[in-house]
Amino acid sequence: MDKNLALEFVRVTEAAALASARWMGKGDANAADDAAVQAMRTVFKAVDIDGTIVIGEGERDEAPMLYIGEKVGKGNSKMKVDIALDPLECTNSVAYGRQNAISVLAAAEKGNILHAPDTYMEKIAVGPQAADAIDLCDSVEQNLKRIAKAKNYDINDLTVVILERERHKDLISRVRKVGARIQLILDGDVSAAMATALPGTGVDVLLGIGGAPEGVLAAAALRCLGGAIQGRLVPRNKEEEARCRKMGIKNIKKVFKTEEMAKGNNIMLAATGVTDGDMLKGVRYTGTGAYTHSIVMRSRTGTIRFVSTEHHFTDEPDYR
Ligand code: VTB
Repeated sequence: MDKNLALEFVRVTEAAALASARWMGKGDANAADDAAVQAMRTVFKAVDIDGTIVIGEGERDEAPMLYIGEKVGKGNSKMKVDIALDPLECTNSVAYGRQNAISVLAAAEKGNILHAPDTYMEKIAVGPQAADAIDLCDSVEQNLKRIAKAKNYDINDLTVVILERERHKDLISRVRKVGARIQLILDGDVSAAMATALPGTGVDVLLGIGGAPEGVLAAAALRCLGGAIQGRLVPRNKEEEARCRKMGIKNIKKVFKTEEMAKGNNIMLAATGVTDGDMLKGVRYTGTGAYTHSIVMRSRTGTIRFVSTEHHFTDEPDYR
């Protein structure tokens, strides 16, 4: 995997964003997701990889396309890669015209992406300056104090992103008590985790429980950006616990570190904005095409590219 394949992957996330953004505000989350999935799958066929999806739309019996185990890419390629993807992260944000929806795809050499079950995961994520200051085994208060110190911040100025959910009531009041600022989001903890590691986003920490597959995608991004995430699976019932075990996770209470979720030194990630967010602009259609805004990164070199693309639909019929 010597080439920067992420530059090809961005065409895949762009296509998914272009297709799903058409559904913005139309109240149909499934249609938005289907459009992203189909576009992603079509454009994948042109990418020169022998890819296997390890985090995708679900198991084969529940997802007709981009399911776990599905092969993607041209096949017959020397480049054997594992893929984690979310064709449309924040389907509801698209359906109801809200912020932060992205299409995202990460890749690593075979065996290097944690096969995370589709359960919840408790997470803490930060940018490079605070990468050594987090420990999910410690209290929220201890973590926030250490993060503020590492970033040379007054704790009152620290911004913590939390998903607005009933389950986070206690977490929110504890963060308030320590004095930190809170940004509540309705969806989108993958972009929130990435935002902790990007200058100018105004986001310092992600805390709380979100999806485990989203945790692995965030880990891939933070490997490239130099930040850190720790995650602990939170299965909701015995059935989900059994699923974790089936996927090879023996100790359910284990705290996974960034490099345990996205291993090796060659992780790549591409993401394209579908609706506007702190990090990426959403798709803007024009009379003849559209503009997209993406981020492309690679852990081996640490390169981070923001890609603004002007699409002309007459020349790119697949994107329609
Ligand atoms: C979060 C959020 C995602 O799922 O991971 C969430 O960031 C977790 O599930 O955008 P709940 O909605 O049940 O809290 C999403 O909302 C969708 O994948």
